Amino acid sequence: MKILIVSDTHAKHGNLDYVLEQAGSIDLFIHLGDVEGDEEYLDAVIECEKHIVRGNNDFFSRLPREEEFDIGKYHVFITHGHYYYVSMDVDTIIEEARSRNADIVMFGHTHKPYFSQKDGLTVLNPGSLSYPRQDGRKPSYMVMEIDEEGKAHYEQKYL
Ligand SMILES: [Mn+2]
Repeated sequence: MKILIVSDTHAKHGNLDYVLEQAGSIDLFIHLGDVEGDEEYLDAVIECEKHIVRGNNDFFSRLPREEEFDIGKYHVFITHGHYYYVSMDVDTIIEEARSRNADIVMFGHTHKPYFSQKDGLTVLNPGSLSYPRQDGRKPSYMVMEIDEEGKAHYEQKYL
């Protein structure tokens, strides 16, 4: 099972188009917010199951604020992240993820890729495909794969 994880495209989907083409067949698409009006576009181009949450710039969007769902044996919590002060540190979002019994928490907002695994909790941010802010400023996204034993593998990708 192949999962494409992106965030913070901010109404600019050229890089997303490219990534979708590169990724080929995917089983699940996750967008962690700040689509800025690209909801219809995403509906049109993404054929598989998708989870998209609302970012701090999605003012009039009807997207859900955050979501919880399962990917195989993993309980997943997705949120844009600004409610949990992710620009400061990941302490609050980790606390929230643990209170929801999540195995994986995914967020965006900072436009910087992040990945950590500690005490059974995976915390990740794919970075931004449109406006990257980490050193080097390469647009980034993440591919998650569930292998035949049901185990998750993660790959941070850059354009
Ligand atoms: Mn943003």
